[in-house]
Amino acid sequence: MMAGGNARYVRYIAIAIFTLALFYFVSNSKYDAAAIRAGITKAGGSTQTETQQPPTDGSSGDTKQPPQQKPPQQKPPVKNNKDGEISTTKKPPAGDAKEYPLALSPEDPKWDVDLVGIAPGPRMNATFVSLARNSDVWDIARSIRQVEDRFNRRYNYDWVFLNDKPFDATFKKVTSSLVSGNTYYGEIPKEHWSFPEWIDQEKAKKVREDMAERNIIYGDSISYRHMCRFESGFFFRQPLMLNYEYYWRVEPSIELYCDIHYDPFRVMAETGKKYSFVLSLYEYVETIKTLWDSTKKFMKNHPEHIAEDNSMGFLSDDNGDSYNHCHFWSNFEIGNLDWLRSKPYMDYFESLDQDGGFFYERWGDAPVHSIAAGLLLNKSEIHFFNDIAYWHVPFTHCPTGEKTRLALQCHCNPKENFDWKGYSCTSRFFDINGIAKPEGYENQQD
Ligand SMILES: Nc1nc2c(ncn2[C@@H]2O[C@H](COP(=O)(O)OP(=O)(O)OP(=O)(O)O)[C@@H](O)[C@H]2O)c(=O)[nH]1
Ligand SMILES: *[C@@H]1O[C@H](CO)[C@@H](O)[C@H](O)[C@H]1NC(C)=O
Ligand SMILES: *[C@@H]1O[C@H](CO)[C@@H](O)[C@H](O)[C@H]1NC(C)=O
Ligand SMILES: [Mg+2]
Repeated sequence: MMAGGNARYVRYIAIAIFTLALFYFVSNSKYDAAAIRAGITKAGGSTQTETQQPPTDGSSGDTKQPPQQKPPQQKPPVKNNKDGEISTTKKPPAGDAKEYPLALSPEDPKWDVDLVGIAPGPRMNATFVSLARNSDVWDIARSIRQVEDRFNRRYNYDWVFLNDKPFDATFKKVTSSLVSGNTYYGEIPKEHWSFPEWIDQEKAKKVREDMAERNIIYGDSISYRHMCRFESGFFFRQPLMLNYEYYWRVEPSIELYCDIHYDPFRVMAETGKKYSFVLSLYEYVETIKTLWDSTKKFMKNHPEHIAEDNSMGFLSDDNGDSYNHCHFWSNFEIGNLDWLRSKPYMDYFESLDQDGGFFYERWGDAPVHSIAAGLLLNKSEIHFFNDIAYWHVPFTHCPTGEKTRLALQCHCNPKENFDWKGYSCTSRFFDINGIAKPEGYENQQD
């Protein structure tokens, strides 16, 4: 009887101590959590709403000024990889191109820095750009996470989002929390996302019905056609895009499989590149039946725009008589916006737009950009980024060469690399440019 009572008494004390300890622990850790959360709040909560807005009141209108920079940041100290010093700013430490040379391969000096902290060196006048619907939010979130983890968390470039409808609060909240640079949201004006007045609606409708019957992918879609026309002729002219010289296009649900050690924008700027790609292939003929005829008409009307050292050999097997349907896949692009805004490109786009093939067929922005790059640029202005490993359903670019894949900590399966397969045009790109194909390409031909 006595023993039993004692045991119960001891048990009560043990429970009391445990409860007290638990209470103490929980209240203390709550305190810590609050402190940590305050520390990582992006740019201080007060500036967040500001940075979510475009530089002017709306997305359209005349914005000639560059986007405002975020005010000085209260960020947790970041370890800067230069010599382990602690830096508290988000902007890169001062350092010019000479001090921090581009390290493009493991043999180059300063390649072997740890990929932590903010990358030293200059920044280009550049932004990421994504066209998206509100319903794309989780798919674009996946893409952003990949781009940030493999590259932008060390470079903090801006990101512009464009939509034919207003972006909703969730879209802005989720995307701005993921992007390490400033985010801007633009609404596309109606004139850039509708039928031009010269389009015969009846004729366009018949085409859609016919393509639907023949099961041509997106053949019956009006919005897909607006999208292709917008990406062909308008995204680079949106007020928010006028603030930049270079862009990197990112679509929903893409993957990046390797670390990006160097700044691709800098490669573009310092080597005079205007357009770049990672995947190329043959276009679906049914969607572009008369695109080459329209192109030939343009070439005849504007011989002054055709570059002397162009890439006709990439586009045509008979010196321009017919199109071989090769194009760079435009869901990935890093390019020069000033080139797209130039007279040669604009004359080409306007000539195509007049012919109506965005609606009377289903011309894609990929062949349009590619033909423009192939004819209006010199060969040396188009770049293939072997180092940027990429997937957009259903094709993969996984760098050829084990040495590269290991150095870049890639997680793609080299067997899935599309570059040297029969349906890719990348081999042709190498051939016309007289570039040696990377070691091991023969083993990936099928
Ligand atoms: N705002 C907006 N964006 C669109 C619309 N249609 C397509 N997009 C965007 O335009 C880009 C291309 O569209 P996708 O649907 O990916 O077309 P695709 O790459 O040819 O085909 P998928 O294989 O489906 O990816 C993506 O960034 C889309 O988010 C639209 O109606 N409105
Ligand atoms: C960036 O490029 C745009 C377009 O060329 C230009 O208007 C702007 O002045 C440039 N900004 C800077 C900071 O160089
Ligand atoms: C192409 O190169 C030639 C010289 O080889 C030059 O005269 C011309 O301006 C260049 N064109 C473009 C579009 O860069
Ligand atoms: Mg897509």
